[in-house]
Amino acid sequence: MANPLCDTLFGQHAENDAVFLRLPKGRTQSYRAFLAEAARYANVLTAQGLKPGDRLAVHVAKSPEALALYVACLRAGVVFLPLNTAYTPAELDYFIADSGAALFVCDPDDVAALTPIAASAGCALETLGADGSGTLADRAAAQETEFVTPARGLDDLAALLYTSGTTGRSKGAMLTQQNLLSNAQALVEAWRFTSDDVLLHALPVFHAHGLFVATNTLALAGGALIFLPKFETDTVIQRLPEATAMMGVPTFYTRLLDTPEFTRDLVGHMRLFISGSAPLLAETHERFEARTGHRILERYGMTETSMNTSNPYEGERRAGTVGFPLPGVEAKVCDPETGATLPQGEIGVLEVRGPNVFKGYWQMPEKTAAELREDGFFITGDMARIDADGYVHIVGRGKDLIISGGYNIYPKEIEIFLDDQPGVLESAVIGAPHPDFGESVVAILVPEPGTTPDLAAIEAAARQDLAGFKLPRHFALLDALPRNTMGKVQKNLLRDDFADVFRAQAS
Ligand code: MLC
Ligand code: AMP
Repeated sequence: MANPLCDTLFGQHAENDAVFLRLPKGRTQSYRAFLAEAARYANVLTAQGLKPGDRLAVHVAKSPEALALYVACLRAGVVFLPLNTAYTPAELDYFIADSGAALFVCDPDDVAALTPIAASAGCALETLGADGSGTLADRAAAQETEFVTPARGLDDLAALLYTSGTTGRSKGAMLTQQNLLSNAQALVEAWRFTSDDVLLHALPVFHAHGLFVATNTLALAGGALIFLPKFETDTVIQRLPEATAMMGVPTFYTRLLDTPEFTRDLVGHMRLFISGSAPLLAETHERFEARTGHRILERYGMTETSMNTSNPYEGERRAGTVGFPLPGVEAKVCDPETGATLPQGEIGVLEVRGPNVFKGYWQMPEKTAAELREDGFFITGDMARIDADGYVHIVGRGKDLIISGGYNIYPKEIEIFLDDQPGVLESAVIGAPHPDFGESVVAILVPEPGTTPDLAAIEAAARQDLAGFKLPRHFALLDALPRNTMGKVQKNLLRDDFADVFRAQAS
């Protein structure tokens, strides 16, 4: 096979006239038409001088063309590097420079702000808008729909996805063809996807969930996607009658439950609801079942590994657990200090191994060595327990991480920013329970002696530099941070003290 990942997921559909994308306003796109478009984009990439292994960074709205560009990269062997549309120019600067991207594709509206970044990284800049217009689209329109796929192997890189790091510096997870292919195959099997399926797709396509778990899996099965630009409760309710399955982060499900129109009748025909990227509260699971009669299937994964575990399709979907390791994936619970495997039932750090586990962090051999063992086990940083029936329970995080509406936020990155602000001596950033986002960001500031930091100015500066989802939604001033005898900030105490700030706001 010339290109195992692309040939298996998409090549099989080159002459398939079945609908792949169901778009807004009744428009549809067949597999055949979508792949012709992807071939045009693949020709553009080659014409622009991109070679297999080069990185293409994209910071564009979700659109059929953006998805075609992803598939074009797979075909051309170009490494796809999608970036959260919420990132600010200051944040994008790091990714473009660190990845050494050969081409950066952005929204036409962002050209002025991003030209200096592309220029300083020595990278070409093209545009692609939400409506499918832009310089790259114009070039694609002039290309052929035939593309000669260069040979690529299972060990070659398919994508580079950045995940934030505990030190505040993002790490690029190198994902191979094998990682993505093995996971799509495991998920089609585990979740019984077929060409009869229509998946409601309201997730962004710059993260593993919307891009790989949803898109690759459905493409392998030959099913269709109701491809919505973003999650909007009304539109989702309107389109659910066409769907057989839906994937989402817990916020999607709590928002649906808050809507009276989301009824048992509306979803009586559905086959499957899947949740992941953040913990689904057992209470949400139970409310969902009471309202709809469906038990949400919760699974667990990471950018570095795609999906690791899943509750069973048949058999008990146990609330508050993430189910069993997927076929081909091994999971064990280890002592965080020694790495020794702990007896069944004990709590420790979860380690996983399998064809889904990434190749390492881009140009960070030390970080790779610290998290990916020589025997292939990846240290997830999630605290877990495996019960007597084999269900994995994620009970907490060993890593200092906040997950807000399915987006990861590393406190260190925000603390570095806050510590730099006038009047701030030091800061601590924590997550507190939030009714909509699951968790949200709280910033605790210690003022420099004799000063009062200007919170409005700090918020404005934060909005300038940090993506909106990372912005603290609550600020507090303390005279000093609680520290243990080693001088380490006791975030657990702060989490207890601020546990109710968003609950109080909601009521
Ligand atoms: C948007 N905002 C958020 C936010 N999303 N704030 C906190 N947390 C979030 N997740 C803020 C914006 O900055 C803006 O703030 C305001 O909310 C409105 O923006 P919006 O775009 O209209 O928001 P909304 O539509 O409400 O988005 C919420 C959401 C979205 C839950 C629909 O965040 C989402 O689609 N999340 C999915 C994330 C995801 O795909 N994760 C997968 C990671 S992969 P302001 O102040 O400007 O008004 C992974 C591996 C795995 O984790 O296991 O899957
Ligand atoms: P990301 O780096 O965006 O890939 O996020 C991965 C992290 O999300 C994991 O390490 C977990 O902490 C968390 N996560 C994903 N799915 C679940 C889940 N079902 N339950 C609890 N945490 C989850």
